[in-house]
Amino acid sequence: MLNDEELHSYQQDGQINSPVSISSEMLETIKEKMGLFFINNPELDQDYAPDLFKYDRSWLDIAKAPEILDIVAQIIGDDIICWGSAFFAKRGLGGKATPWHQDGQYWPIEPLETCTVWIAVDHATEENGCLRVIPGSHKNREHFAHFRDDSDEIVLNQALDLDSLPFGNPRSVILKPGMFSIHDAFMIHGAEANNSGQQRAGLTFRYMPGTSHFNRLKAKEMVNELGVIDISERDIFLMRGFDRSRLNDISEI
Ligand SMILES: O=C(O)CCC(=O)C(=O)O
Repeated sequence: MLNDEELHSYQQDGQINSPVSISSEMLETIKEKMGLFFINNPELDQDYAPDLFKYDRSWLDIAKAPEILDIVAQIIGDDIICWGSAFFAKRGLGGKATPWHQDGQYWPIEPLETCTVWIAVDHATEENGCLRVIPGSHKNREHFAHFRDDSDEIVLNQALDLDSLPFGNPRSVILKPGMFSIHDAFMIHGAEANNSGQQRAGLTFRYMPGTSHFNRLKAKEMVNELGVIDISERDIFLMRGFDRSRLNDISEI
């Protein structure tokens, strides 16, 4: 759980490193499952592999770990829907950068009250391209103008030109294996390419409150308007509480 100071810090910055880690057993499970996942699905891009639940529902056992959900509940409330999962498992050579972006640019969630949990599978350091965040950039809940970049050198394809925005220096999110970071959908972040020779894998889960709607029609529109990947048909899952919006199409666990 976050104490008052930590919660305040999340609200001010739009990002915080969790004060707790997942258990070492769970970390070992993730490592084993991740290894098998990429062996069994060799066509996937390890740098960014979204929608793990499509391949294996047992990833939900990690997404619903109480040490994660208790913190997510402090941020978005007790009705929690997990609507996304992905690996950013950057191997350490020939790596792709993650451009500066705001997650909400890609997502059809209304209202956009959603957060990401980024679990460090390996050490995440400045040398191997840890996440970098712009503290406070989420505060006005405003989307800045992204441009499309389909280059092979980056993961994702919506990017921000940081130099044109009125923000201070980025902060590095340095994590030991098993620690996790939480960030807001409006907070600007990115990561350098990892050419360190040391793998930097992050496992992400995305959560929204039961009062938000995962709008599948909007997801389709975003594919046409922005060229983002189509997430309109993915399964989403209730982790705790209720779908208060009554608009969500939720899959059974
Ligand atoms: O791990 C990365 O390189 C990027 C992660 C990211 O952009 C996210 O989790 O929203």
